[in-house]
Amino acid sequence: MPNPPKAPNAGAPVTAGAGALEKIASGWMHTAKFLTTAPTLQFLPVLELPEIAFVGRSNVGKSSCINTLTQQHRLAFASKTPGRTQAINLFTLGKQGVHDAILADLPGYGYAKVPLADKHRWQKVMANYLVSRKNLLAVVLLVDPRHGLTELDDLLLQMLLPRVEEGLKLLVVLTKVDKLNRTEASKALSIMQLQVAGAEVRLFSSSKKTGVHEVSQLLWQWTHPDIPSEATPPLQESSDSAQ
Ligand SMILES: Nc1nc2c(ncn2[C@@H]2O[C@H](COP(=O)(O)OP(=O)(O)OP(=O)(O)O)[C@@H](O)[C@H]2O)c(=O)[nH]1
Ligand SMILES: [Mg+2]
Repeated sequence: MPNPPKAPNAGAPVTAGAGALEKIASGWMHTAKFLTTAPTLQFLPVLELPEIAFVGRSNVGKSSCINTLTQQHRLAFASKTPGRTQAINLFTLGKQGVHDAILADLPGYGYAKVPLADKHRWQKVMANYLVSRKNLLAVVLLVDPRHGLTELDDLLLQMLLPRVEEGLKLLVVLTKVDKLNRTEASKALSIMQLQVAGAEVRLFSSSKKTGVHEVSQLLWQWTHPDIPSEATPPLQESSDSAQ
């Protein structure tokens, strides 16, 4: 399998420090626009641009995370009703004419009330996507730290392992950390770092906007690897941003 694609340099000015990087990453996220929706992998357009997929159990906050990162309330369809996202939804990033990455919002898994046939169908769609999508650069796995990794999260991680070994990037986002106090959040972060050694882990809250800059910057850096490293200062300690 070929290495994940690199983003073309969209020409962002990247010669400044931390504040400028934060602005670049946040401005880049804000350019997100809906591209298309598809019920299965075969209906997705074949794209060269690096793609970042948001996955995780139903209702964990994937669509909200995309909306928060892109600073757009209704880009991805978030809802209290689990199973709201029922297709693979793609969004472009980058200015018109210089798109340089794709965000993919995937349907969640594991919701008990979904009929078994639908459950299996979605697990198959997701497995197909994660194993076969050629332009997949990174996977953002959202996990609710109150529940930790579920059995299906573990299965997904196992499925991803061969691709991670070939260069696929993995970020575990511990979401809804507004529900935890600072000590609980910091403990959840340490545990997850041990459980997914080698992957990145960040704390996040859509309601409190925790971790938005950290996640945006990491995704920007991953999709713009050719930008000199002195322009990309170390990310802040995620645990500092816990509420
Ligand atoms: N407190 C809190 N609630 C959140 C957060 N993120 C999402 N939610 C809530 O969680 C529910 C589910 O959010 P979604 O973003 O639709 O979740 P999803 O993972 O996309 O769900 P599916 O599409 O069904 O897989 C909604 O009621 C959100 O308002 C968060 O950071 N904190
Ligand atoms: Mg959703």
